[in-house]
Amino acid sequence: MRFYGFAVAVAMFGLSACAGGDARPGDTTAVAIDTSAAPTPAVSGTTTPAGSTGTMAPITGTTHEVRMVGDAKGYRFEPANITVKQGDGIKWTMVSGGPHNVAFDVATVPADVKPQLDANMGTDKMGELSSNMKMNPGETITVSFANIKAGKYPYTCVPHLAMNMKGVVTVQ
Ligand SMILES: [Cu+2]
Repeated sequence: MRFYGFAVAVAMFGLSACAGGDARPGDTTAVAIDTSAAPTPAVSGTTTPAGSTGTMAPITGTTHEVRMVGDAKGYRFEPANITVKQGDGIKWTMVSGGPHNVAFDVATVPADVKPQLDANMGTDKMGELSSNMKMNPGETITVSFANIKAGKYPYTCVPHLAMNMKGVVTVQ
């Protein structure tokens, strides 16, 4: 009788200790893993878009010039159509009739080009693919076309869009 009672007591103690020991730390660990696991992919997930936001690819070829003009004849880029090689750059110079800017068409630039082109515009921007305004003659906007795949890239001057101030960069 004594033996039996002792054995049951040990067994019950063991069971309850086991049950308590297994369930609680198990749950706590699972929660801890979930919590720490969630921010880790989130961080690397943030890093990937940040990386795909693009790293500026510097100009390795020729830098072409386009003038931004507003006068009695109207508002325009000169030349309005320009063809460059991949790796070339374009320097837009404010000549008259500003403010002017260079804004690529977010809707037509392919998704796989957008991050690189945006990065290649540097930090002198007021929005995605849209440069800051240039008010004074001689101010410039330089964009690299390195790592930009061949294609046609239409752009406009935001303040003079209604006056048809637009151009097309063709990358070969
Ligand atoms: Cu303009």
